[in-house]
Amino acid sequence: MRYILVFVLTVYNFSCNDGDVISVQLDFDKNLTLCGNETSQNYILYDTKNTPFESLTLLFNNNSQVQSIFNTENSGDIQTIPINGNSVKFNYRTYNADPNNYICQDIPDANVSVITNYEALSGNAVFTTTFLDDDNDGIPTALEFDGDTDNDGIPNYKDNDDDGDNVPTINEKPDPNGDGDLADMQDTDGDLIPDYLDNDDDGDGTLTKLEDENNNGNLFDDLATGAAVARYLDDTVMTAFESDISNSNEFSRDFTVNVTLENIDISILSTDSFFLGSYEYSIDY
Ligand SMILES: [Ca+2]
Ligand SMILES: [Ca+2]
Ligand SMILES: [Ca+2]
Ligand SMILES: [Ca+2]
Repeated sequence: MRYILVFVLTVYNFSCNDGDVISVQLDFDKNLTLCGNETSQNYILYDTKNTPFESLTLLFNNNSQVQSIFNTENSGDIQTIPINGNSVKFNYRTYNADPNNYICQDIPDANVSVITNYEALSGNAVFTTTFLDDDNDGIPTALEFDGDTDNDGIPNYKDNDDDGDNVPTINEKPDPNGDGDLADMQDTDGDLIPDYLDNDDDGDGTLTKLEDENNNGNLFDDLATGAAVARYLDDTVMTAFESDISNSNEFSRDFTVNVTLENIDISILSTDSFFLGSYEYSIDY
C-alpha cells in the first residue's frame, strides 16, 4: 500500500516559490523500530528507507500512559497521545545517507545529515496493543485455545504441560512431523488419548507423574532394571513413587503495537488517518 504525502510549501515555512507542491511517496515497510526503554526519558518509534534516504519518527515522553502501551493488560487496549511538537513529535525527514546510524544514537554518525525536516505540530498518535500467548509446546495456539485439561488453572494454550504429568507437551510428541496437523500425535497405550493429554501414558494404571523414581521432575531418567524405555512408557512396571514436584510453567506473549496518526498538520491527501506501522516484540513469562 502506498501513501502519498503532499506538502504545500509556503513562503513562511520554506524558502521555495509560493505555491510549490512536493509529492513524497511514503512507501515505507511499516515495520517500526523502537528505541528507549522503561528507564529512558523518551521513546522513539521509527521507520526508515534507503531509496531515497528517509525516515518517519514518532518521539514521545516516557510516562505511565506510555508504559501501559508496552505492558498492556488486555489485548486490544488503545492509548491516544496528542502530538504537540514538543514532548510528542512526528517528523518526516530526508537525509544524505542511511539514517539508521543516526536516529537514536548517542553519537550520531557524523557522515549523515538531515536534508529536509517536516514536523507535525498537532494531531494524535493512536496506539493499539494486541498480544497472543504461546507456550511453544509444538501445538499451534489456535488448536488449543479452549480447555484446561489438567485443571491447574492455566489454559492449555499457555500450559507447556497440558496434562500436568511433568512431561512437557513438546516431549510427548504431539506433532512429530511438525506440520501443524496433529494426526500423527503419539498415543503410547493406544487409548485414543494422545500422550500430551494423557496422565497415564502407558495405560498401566499408575499415573505418569508417579513413575518418577528419583523424584526429580524428569520422567526420562527413570528406567526399571534392564528396561529399554522409561517407566512412564513401560507398561510392564507400575510401581508408584512419591512425587512432590510440579514443574513450573513458561510461556511467551507476542505483542504488536499498531500506530496510527490522526489529524496531523502536514497536509495529507485523501486521508486524515495515516497508519505509521507496527512494532512487534515478545516477553517470556
Ligand atoms: Ca499447551
Ligand atoms: Ca505432559
Ligand atoms: Ca502424558
Ligand atoms: Ca503409567
